[in-house]
Amino acid sequence: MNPTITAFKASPDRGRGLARDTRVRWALEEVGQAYDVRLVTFAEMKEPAHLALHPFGQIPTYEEGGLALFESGAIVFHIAQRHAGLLPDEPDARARAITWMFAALNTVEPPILDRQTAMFQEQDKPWAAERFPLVEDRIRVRLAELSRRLGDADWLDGAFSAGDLMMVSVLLRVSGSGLLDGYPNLRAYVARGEARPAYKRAFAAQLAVFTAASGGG
Ligand code: GTB
Repeated sequence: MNPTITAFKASPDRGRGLARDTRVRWALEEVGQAYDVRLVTFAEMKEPAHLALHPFGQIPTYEEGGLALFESGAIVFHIAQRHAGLLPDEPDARARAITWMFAALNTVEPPILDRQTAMFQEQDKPWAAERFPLVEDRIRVRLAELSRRLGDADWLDGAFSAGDLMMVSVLLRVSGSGLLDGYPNLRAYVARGEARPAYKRAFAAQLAVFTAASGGG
């Protein structure tokens, strides 16, 4: 039986692939695992049935037989553990790829999330204009460090891994902001991720939800 994931019935990003079901879809596509999707409204995410799956009332979730998971990082890690293709077999290389997953989620994504908060929840505050450049500076620090480490390499540690899948997913959240402009190698890195057939299938699948809901087909 296919695993089932949850995604927004109406994603606020209008199909730009920025909600976190995209990274789970991408991982499933990379390993060739078919999946089903249950679309949920914002109201349904806060109802008991969904809260039993996700204590914080969010998407994505992942159900497979008797197993129910939440947190996109844990879900991608589970998929990568269960299937070949997203983590190297060699133990040290595998540990390094997992380290990059954590780095994406714990070190690079937080300042990017802070920018979202500043843009969408704090703009009416009297200190918002003063704070915003500081938030963006904190992102630039991480981008500079990541850019330096990536250098001319295609991927962060040898072959493409779940670490790259997670890092590209995180960087995509600022790809329209201009923040990547100072880092051509990061722009190229993100483009390499987006060019992967598995990413394209994942992106198309989440876009189809928006297109269908807006009467486009
Ligand atoms: N740490 C969790 C994970 O990695 O799975 C975070 C999950 C999360 O933030 N889920 C969001 C959610 O369900 C959707 S992805 N929010 C509803 C709620 O909390 O009530 C975050 C997201 C939302 C919208 C956009 N967008 O419109 O661009 C981008 C990303």
